[in-house]
Amino acid sequence: MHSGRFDTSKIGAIFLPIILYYSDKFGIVIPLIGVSGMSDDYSASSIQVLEGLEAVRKRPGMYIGDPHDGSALHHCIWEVVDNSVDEHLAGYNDKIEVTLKPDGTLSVRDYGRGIPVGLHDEFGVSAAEVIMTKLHAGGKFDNSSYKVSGGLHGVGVSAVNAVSEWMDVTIHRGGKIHYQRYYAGVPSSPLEVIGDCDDTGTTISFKPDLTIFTEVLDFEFDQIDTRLKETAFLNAGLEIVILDERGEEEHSSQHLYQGGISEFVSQLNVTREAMHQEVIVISGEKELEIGTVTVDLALQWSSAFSESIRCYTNIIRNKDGGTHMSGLRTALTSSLNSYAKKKNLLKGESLSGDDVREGLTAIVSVKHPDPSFSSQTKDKLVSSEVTGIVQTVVYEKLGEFFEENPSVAKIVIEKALLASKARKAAQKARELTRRKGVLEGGGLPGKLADCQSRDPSECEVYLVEGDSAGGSAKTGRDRRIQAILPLRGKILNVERQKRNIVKVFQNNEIQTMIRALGAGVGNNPDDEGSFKPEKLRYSKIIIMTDADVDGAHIRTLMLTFIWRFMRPAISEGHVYIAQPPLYQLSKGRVNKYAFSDEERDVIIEELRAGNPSTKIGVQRYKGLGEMNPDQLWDTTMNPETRTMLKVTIRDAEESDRLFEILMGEDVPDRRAFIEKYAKEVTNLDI
Ligand code: 0RA
Repeated sequence: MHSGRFDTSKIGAIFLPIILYYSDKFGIVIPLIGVSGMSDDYSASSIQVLEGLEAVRKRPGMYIGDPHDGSALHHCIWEVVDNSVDEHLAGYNDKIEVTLKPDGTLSVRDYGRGIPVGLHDEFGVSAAEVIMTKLHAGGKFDNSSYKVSGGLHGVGVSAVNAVSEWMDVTIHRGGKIHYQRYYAGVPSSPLEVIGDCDDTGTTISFKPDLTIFTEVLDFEFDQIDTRLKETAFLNAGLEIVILDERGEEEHSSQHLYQGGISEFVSQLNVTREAMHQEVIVISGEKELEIGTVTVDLALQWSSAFSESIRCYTNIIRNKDGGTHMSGLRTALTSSLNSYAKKKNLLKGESLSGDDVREGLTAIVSVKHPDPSFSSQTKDKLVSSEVTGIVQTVVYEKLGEFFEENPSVAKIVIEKALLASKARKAAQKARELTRRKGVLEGGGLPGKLADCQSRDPSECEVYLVEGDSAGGSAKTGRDRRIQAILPLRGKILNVERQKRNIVKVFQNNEIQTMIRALGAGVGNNPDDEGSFKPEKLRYSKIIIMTDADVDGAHIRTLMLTFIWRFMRPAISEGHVYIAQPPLYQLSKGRVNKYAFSDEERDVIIEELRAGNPSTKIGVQRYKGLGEMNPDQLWDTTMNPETRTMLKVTIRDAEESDRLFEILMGEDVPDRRAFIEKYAKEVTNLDI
């Protein structure tokens, strides 16, 4: 995606002055040493600084992420904001204002202590200049509290400075306003006093350097808003305001959550039915030699079936969890089992991890002086000591909570027991389905028109809505590699049958699907018959429904089933959606197809070739059944020419929520939710 805002002719103009500036700068910086009589180290260290910044400019990917995909641009914001969040964590800042300006610049203002302005002994320039220009200089001044929030790569504001065409820092501190400007990370003059003030705080403004962000996307309000909302949730009492001054009309958003992560959990559960009113809040800490590890959790069970646990280390989301997640899981299972056993609620059974986590919404936030992650992107925490710390804190505190709130404990355990029962029933039903499949000869359903090839890598199966469309598809297909499975009418909405999974497996259409795909069903790895994508008889599962509302509904029903019971088929990219055309356009013997209204208009213009009186036949397809086999092949099924959409899942947890809300039992806020997430719904529904 290119943003049309930048043209390359401007890039040269911006780039040149910076280069010149650089070489100039060496000439200016070095004589300065003599003037102010600073240490001999100065020239060496400032050259080091320049070399550091130059390294960032040469290989920005190593510091701020890939500058070509738009994520790096936003990492710059997180990096700058994180410094202000640190001031909050240190106890000095309760407000951050982020402003998106019409000229493509961004500014972050906080009301903290202000970056120190005094002379830095070692470098002989203001401490502010050191922080703004030296990599990793962030926490050096304040050993009493370690730097907690870290930015994606924890490189500090200097890395952002290096990749900015210019950056301004304005510091309110000690009754004075201090100001300094940098170009490409290089100061244009020393920090200077430009006025008086009676407050404290720091404002950092910057303009991303277009020679580095070559495929810059604009700053995205929604992305910034979502991320900073999360930051506000994780920092109770910190107000974050985002102001977008770029459009015709300004718009802004404000986040302040006194309840912190507990409010976060309530908010995540807004669309769900909570099983107990109060969010359970747990915190604890442990002293290590390197500093204190603190653990904060908020938990609430809802009547939903999926679990949603979000993990953070130093305010950074770890989307793949890690040692804090496993500590929580272990403690939950043992804590619920031991409480239930003590109260005689188990009757000899035991609760599995899946059972106790069903319907759980939780946040785990760990603060750690020196965390380790599995990768640069910090998706997974690997610091091994955290498992035990979280486990101990949760086991103890949750036990206490249950003792003090026996009614909540009872609800949670009953829910887990129900989950356990449903799981066992489902397993039996699956076995039955499988056995039945075998008894009915070869296991393949009669309705399936299979393909000739037995090599799954080249085989595809079309799940087709309705018998008549199925008929055209059977005739029109390439029978060597294409199989057709017609499914009659609406398949069962599995999202509404969670408590009655047996019914799901008794459903004819679902049994037919399971047997045709031949790869098992269910996501429980301990169950021998669970879904195994490597056993799929086809490498492509193509959902082909009418291009209307009903078709979209049936498609979502199929997807919901696959998502719930054959998830790896989606995550490993086996599921596709066929794109039948909406219109046939004809002029004489020439036939063309249009897949959207816009395309229809373009083709009509083309066929008219400048003569508005040319007669064009326009046929709107209401359903697949209206196409004859040849048309269906030409437009939708021919692998050489068709377009299909691949179903991808960007965020499993978000998809869970979407299916839950769109397809689940009546939810009070469903409408509001659909409106809010309409964009994502379209993506998911593709
Ligand atoms: C170093 C030391 C102190 C504060 C900061 C840095 C600081 C950095 C940034 C960056 C953006 N906003 C900021 N606010 C503060 C502590 C200063 C003291 O002890 O007074």
